[in-house]
Amino acid sequence: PASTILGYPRIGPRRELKRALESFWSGATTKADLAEAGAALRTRTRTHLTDLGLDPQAAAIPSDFSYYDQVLSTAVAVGAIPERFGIDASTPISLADYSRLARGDAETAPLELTKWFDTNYHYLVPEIGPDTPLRHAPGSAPVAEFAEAQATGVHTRPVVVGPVTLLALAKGTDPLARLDELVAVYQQLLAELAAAGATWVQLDEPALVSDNGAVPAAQLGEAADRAYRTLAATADRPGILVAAPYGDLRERFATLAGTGVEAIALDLVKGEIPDDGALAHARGLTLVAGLVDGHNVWRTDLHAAAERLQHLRAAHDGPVSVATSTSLLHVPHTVADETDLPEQLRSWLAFADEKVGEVLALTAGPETAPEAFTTSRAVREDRSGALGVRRDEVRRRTAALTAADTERADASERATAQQERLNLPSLPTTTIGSFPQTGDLRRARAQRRKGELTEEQYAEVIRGEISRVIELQTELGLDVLVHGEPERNDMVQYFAELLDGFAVTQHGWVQSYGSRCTRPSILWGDVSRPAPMTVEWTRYAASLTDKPVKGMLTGPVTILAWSFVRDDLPLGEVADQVALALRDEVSDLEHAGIGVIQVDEPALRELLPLRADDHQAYLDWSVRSFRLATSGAATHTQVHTHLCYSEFGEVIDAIDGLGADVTSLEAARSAMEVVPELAEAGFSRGIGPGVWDIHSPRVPSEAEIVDLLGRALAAVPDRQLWVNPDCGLKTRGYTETVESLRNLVAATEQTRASR
Ligand code: THG
Ligand code: ZN
Repeated sequence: PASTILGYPRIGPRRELKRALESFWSGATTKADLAEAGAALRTRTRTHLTDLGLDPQAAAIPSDFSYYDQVLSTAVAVGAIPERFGIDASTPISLADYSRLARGDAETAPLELTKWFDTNYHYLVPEIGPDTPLRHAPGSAPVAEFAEAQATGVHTRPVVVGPVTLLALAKGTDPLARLDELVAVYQQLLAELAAAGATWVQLDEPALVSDNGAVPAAQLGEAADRAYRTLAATADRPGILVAAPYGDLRERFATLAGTGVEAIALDLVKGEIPDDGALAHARGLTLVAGLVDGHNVWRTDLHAAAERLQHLRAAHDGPVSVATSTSLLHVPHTVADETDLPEQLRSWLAFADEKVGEVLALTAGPETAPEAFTTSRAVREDRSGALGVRRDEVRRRTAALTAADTERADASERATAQQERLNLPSLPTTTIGSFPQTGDLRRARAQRRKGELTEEQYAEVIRGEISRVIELQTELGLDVLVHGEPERNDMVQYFAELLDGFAVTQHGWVQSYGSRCTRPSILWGDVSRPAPMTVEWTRYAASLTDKPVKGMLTGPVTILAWSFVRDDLPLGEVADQVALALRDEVSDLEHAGIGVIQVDEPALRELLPLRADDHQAYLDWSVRSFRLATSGAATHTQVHTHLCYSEFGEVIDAIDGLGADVTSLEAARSAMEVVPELAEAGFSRGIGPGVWDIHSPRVPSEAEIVDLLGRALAAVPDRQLWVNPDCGLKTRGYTETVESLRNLVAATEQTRASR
């Protein structure tokens, strides 16, 4: 087709899929109800995309639905189901079994969840060991969904994760050892799709734009070559479109082009148009030009995009069509729902539906769609000159920064001054920041939003919760207390609502994993802090206890990673603006008498560029922005940071570079592996490897925590070790929280006594 998109949000404009899934999981509804909700969403999407102008007959509309995750759905379609689940792979999987793979049950641990490329989406990690069965599962979701669409008169393009990416993301053994077997299964899947009438299939291969995966970069090209030569040689199959979102294929473009596949989708937002030499390998192929950003929310500069399209059309000997750069999974449904956003800002934005319009306008061109092009230009001009986009006082401040602004006193001098002030026992205990978010708290926030609670009544609820949490921690005997963050909906959105330069949406939900969504804020202008953001609550908590209370902030990198960020200023400069706002908050917390301040950076690893040669520049600005946020702290102020959700290996040096006095990390699931890694890298400041995996409701026993502490102490001296859970407790209930923290304190006392 001339115009297409690589994928569309599946959660539904009012999170219909979330509700259907969660009520099925709770037992309130049946699998038939869930199946019906899924079918209704798919029908709605096909009709809606047809109404928006995609061709319902030309494989322009993707069939890319998944009840939980597209990687899981593909793994199931090729029968890659770990034995421990006891699932019979010869019949189509039930929704209950599918859910069990994602969520586990009392006996069986679920598949691991991890970040999808450089996005805030999480996929389920396939487990493909030497003995995992790989077999074609007839009637799997891609086939059934295609047939369902055909029956309603819409000829879609099924989307599955490609074999190289599936293996590159899997854990088990040598990821490529099973490639040939897996490709044979894909051949059967393609044959089944062809028999059902599919004319095209889209195989997503984002692993081909990355050097960070499990497959050594040098082997990826060869693997793609082998896999796609075989797939292309399959007798009965649809046309193959290989999609390479999130980056630049570089030399792997020519490799893929030589395999015999019919089409390649290029991410031209992140990547470049292949040069003439590379294009020579692609004669006759269809190139799908991903010119509309699927990963951010700004309206496309249609003139610039049309120019690149023209360039590609002139240089390439073959058809060129237009698409989004990635699936639209990463953006909300439609700007039309955002009636509370300022009209001017709204006019600058394009969510999924508006992006479909942009793809169509690019295909039509400026002669046929003059209005779209005129608007595009007008919007860009309006945006560049708008009030708040560029503020001199903010620019002056970042321009005046020097190296001294990212330096603190020597670490050992700091440690001495902090210990003198805080007088902590050895192996100090603390938590990461949040305490369970109860239904009462969520209700209070909703009532405040609707005006049913006054500011003072709301503050009373929050103060009540803070004092309960302080009392609980005192009773448990923790050493460094927190206020529990009852006032925060989300650790990024809370700050975005209080900083200038950000806007928040009403319905802008984006799937994070399964039924869970976040509502990314929109960072549109120069950032500054009109007033202190956390001081009042932290001061109140501190007034209730003699123990130190830790102030809690979200770091600049994480604030950027979990927001939609302006595209008209380098990320590093935006990060500096956010960092300076946080630096002022740190200073205000200090003036309020707070002696311990944590600046969380759970997303540090997430923004790591997909290509190794881009790593250093990223690490330079990200580490620098954290240091800028924290280096104003006095020598006797203890700066903490917290990292989670990732493999730390590639960012170990950066963690050291942050220079925090204490760093807590996710570690319980990996049995403290990160501690020796950090020690070997020469990390000499405080480390708090999580000893309780808070992602599960399971309560760790005292003995188990003693064992974990013993492992950690084998790698670092006592004076370096802190004791804390893996992550914040906001998704946990109070029962398991109290029991687990009791065991954590008891295990610490036992360990102290034995030293
Ligand atoms: N905030 C933001 N992004 C994140 C996290 C976060 N990305 C990584 C990680 N944490 C993702 N984890 C979650 C965990 C829980 C939820 C979402 C992402 C969640 N969301 C609620 C839901 O879908 O019901 C909605 C939250 C709300 O009501 O505000 O539970 O912490 N930005
Ligand atoms: Zn965490």
